[in-house]
Amino acid sequence: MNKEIVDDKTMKRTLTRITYEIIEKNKGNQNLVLIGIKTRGAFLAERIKMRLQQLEDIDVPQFALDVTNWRDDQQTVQAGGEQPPFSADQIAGKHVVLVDDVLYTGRTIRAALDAIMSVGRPSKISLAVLVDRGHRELPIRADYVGKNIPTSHREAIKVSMAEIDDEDKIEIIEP
Ligand code: 3GP
Ligand code: 5GP
Ligand code: MG
Repeated sequence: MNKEIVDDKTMKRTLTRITYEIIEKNKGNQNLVLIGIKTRGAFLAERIKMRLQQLEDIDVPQFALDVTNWRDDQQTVQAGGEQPPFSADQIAGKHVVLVDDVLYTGRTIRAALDAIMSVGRPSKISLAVLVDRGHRELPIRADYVGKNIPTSHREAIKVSMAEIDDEDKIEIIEP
């Protein structure tokens, strides 16, 4: 059974609020770089970039990262895994804001951190997620959280985004 917990208007407001929080915590916003984890994290990063442009009139570099090659559940490098799309110069000394849709065990974020560090050395890395569903297996937490949704292991969160799904919404899927 699917239960809608966030509708399209609320999702847009939530992203605007996260953007304001990023602005508040980063006076000047000069050094920011957004890195969204594919697939939906990349679309979220794109939306935060647009809001930063609208609200602060700043053009923040934004990249989409595929973490497949850095996952701890891949014994061999999977065919199709991509290399990071940014260069050492583009992240060195920058404040990277990593963006993902759902934070669960934290293993995806661990993989993303390795991918970024393999390229260069940011001065700081923060994490923004649309949903924190709990059940961490690593000491990782988010700096910006859209919504905390406590789940059981059996449940799943379905994030729909207009860019690839038909609309914006967040649902809990109970098997
Ligand atoms: P995303 O790439 O847009 O985040 O992992 C492929 C898709 O499956 C993800 O889409 C994610 O939304 C969805 N998904 C649902 N549950 C899980 C899960 O437990 N782990 C992972 N890795 N993906 C999940
Ligand atoms: P983690 O590595 O923290 O366990 O999981 C994070 C990644 O897996 C995110 O990129 C997210 O897309 C996906 N994920 C884990 N659990 C869920 C879930 O319940 N719903 C969705 N949509 N994605 C999930
Ligand atoms: Mg994801």
